[in-house]
Amino acid sequence: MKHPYQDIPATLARALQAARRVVVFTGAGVSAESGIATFRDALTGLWSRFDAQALATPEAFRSHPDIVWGWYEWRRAQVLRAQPNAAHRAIARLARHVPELAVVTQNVDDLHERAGSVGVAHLHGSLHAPRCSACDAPHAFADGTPREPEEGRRIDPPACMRCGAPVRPGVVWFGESLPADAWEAAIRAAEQCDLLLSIGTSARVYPAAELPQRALAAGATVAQINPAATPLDARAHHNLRGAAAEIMPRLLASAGFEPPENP
Ligand code: BJW
Ligand code: ZN
Repeated sequence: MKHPYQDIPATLARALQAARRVVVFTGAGVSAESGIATFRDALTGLWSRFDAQALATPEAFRSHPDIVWGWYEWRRAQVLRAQPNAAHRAIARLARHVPELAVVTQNVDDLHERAGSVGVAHLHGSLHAPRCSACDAPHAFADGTPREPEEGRRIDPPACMRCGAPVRPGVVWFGESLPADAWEAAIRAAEQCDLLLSIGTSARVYPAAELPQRALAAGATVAQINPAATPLDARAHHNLRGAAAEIMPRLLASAGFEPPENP
């Protein structure tokens, strides 16, 4: 009978067992099996259907706030309907088995938290934390759930309660700086870890894509989990080809952290 973790390299299983500090660095692919679209996958990625410059830049919000706000409300509605998958759950369970686990995500959803991860560093912000475009005051969604917007619907952003300016999505657009606290924590964790797992990211968007490189430069083992090749393949110690929700439970089992699923 095929062991469910026989394709996990023994050297990686041992590295995970021995690691004291682990960084899990995730991208859109970790939420793909929850039904959330990635950005750069050729047929299904958001950027294959939508123009990033017209939606994910400060200039786009200034020119057409209703188009941009409507698009993010459409995406927020999808996230609220989605559930964490086996990869999010395995990452949350991993925290029980390693002395220090840092979860650093580029994702703007809250599926890591809903799976049970705590202290997640959100490098690109959150769909659930809008703020004023002028004074930065946080904005609370009235009822927590968006109107069910259909794709392409224009919705005027709410006005800031403090200064009246339009409220903007709490995400990091192209050309904007990353939140300093999350970025500094992520750099520290990457430079001090024994093992970094880069899961479901195309590793193309900077500065986030520096993190595996910083971990490598500091002597850590780096393993990638992704069905497709990325620019990191040439430098990572391990490239596990496949879906995160399938590989992550097997990776935990391979380190003896949990009984394998469906033996
Ligand atoms: C699976 C799977 C499964 C599928 N299991 N895996 C040259 C030109 C222009 C700009 C630049 C440039 N060089 C550098 C820049 C800067 C720019 C950048 O990096 N651009 C590159 C794209 C070239 N970066 C920035 O602008 C950043 N800020 C910055 O640099 O500030 C400094 C500065 C300040 C002032 C002036 C100038 C500079 C900010 C970047 C913000 C990124 N924002 C977005 C949108 C967030 C909001 C939103 O959600 O709408 O963040 S873009 C998008 O990409 C999103 C993601 O977090 C980010 C990363 O994408 P990710 O997660 O890797 O997704 P994909 O789709 O790319 O990959 C998914 C992967 O999953 C694939 O590999 C699949 O194979 C895999 N997969 N199913 C496991 N089941
Ligand atoms: Zn304001």
